[in-house]
Amino acid sequence: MKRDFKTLVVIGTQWGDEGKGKITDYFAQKAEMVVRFAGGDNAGHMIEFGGVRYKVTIVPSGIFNPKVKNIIGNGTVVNLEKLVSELAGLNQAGIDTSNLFISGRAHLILPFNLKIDELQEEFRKENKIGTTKRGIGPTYADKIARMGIRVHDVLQPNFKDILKESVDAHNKILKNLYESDIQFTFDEIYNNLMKNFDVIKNNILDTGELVADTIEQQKFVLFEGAQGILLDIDHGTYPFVTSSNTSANNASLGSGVHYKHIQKVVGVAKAYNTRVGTGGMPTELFDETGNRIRERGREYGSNTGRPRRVGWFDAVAMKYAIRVGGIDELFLTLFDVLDHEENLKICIAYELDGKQITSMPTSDQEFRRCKPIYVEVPGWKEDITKVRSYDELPENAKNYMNKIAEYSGAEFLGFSVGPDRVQTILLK
Ligand code: 2SA
Ligand code: MG
Repeated sequence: MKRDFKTLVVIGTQWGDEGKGKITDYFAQKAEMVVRFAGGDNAGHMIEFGGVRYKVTIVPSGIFNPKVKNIIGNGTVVNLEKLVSELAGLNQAGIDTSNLFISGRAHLILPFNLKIDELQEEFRKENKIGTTKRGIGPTYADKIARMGIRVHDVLQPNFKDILKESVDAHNKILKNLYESDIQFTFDEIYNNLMKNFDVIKNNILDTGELVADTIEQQKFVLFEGAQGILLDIDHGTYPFVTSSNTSANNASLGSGVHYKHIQKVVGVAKAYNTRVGTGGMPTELFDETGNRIRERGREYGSNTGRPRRVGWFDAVAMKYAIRVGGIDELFLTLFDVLDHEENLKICIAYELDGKQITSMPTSDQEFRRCKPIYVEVPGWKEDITKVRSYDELPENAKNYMNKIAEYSGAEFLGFSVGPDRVQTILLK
């Protein structure tokens, strides 16, 4: 690949779980730095090499490369308990985590945020979002309401007062708004927080400065997205979305560098669609084909173990994701999962209330009423997991990939035919 760029954003183009971790890890091998700019431990990034499978949720996927600096940026929300236990797990597996830096501006997920996440879901009768219950939404809500606690607050002399005020406020919210009997005690939250904070306190920095300096030095910086564009708080299928901006536009805001520094955006696209949680998904399959793809693709939430909804590739939604996500090129993943299919369908338009449309409606209510209009292409019915170049792909697999590119309106940079590093293949 001609690498005429020094900054690259890797983001998901669907509803998450596109295999971003693997693609980030692939580019991370040449990177100076990997930056997480949004989300928290709701992400589940799987990386496999040397026959071992690793998972990270809040730690950037660059951690598996000892030379790479890994940044948890200001746009993220961090559960310190989860972070510390994830680091311990990585250390136990022999992975060095000393190259991890956490933004003082990142927001802390606290125990009451987890509880409120759970209660909010309970309160929604018909329209449960199906969150990961990691406290993501309530923590971002606190951030916007200017009642959040940031990592660097813990270092301030008046931190106890700040935390006390926050515990009191959340106890009131729990009691009066959610009519809950649960009340948190300051001492418990404080002691636990300090125990975990102690482990990472030397890794806290103004990470924005570090990222900016690295860019200035013309070194390769990789921005790692979490979830997918269709889960973006502004551009996704609201309200069935996560609470952060998942698109490449947020790579600059969420890491503290100017957007003019973002040079290239790669969108990771699964060869079919999956979704966890509620919300429209016109191509969803409820039949044996759906079950087969779910099993072959191991389509279960990597954090929560929830079975993912499975559907055919939606090129209408992809076209939209490419536009709002600022995507230059696509990376096709989990290609081999479709090896057994006789025929494959690609959604190229929807029928909404009797009319044919070729763009995604802005309302999720309308999106749910969309019926898919498909083109059908023949499957390849052979094992492609050992393919190592585009030329080695069966003709029907090439055709499927080219049709997706044609209907989505973007070119492919590469594809992957399995979880191992050697199964990720560049086209150019
Ligand atoms: P949240 O917890 O507030 O961010 O949930 C809001 C919606 O966003 C979806 N969401 C996800 N969808 C797919 N994968 C995600 N990450 C984990 C994984 C999920 C898991 O990689 O497997 O283990 O279940 C993820 N994170 C958030 C969520 O389903 C809601 O629809
Ligand atoms: Mg995932």
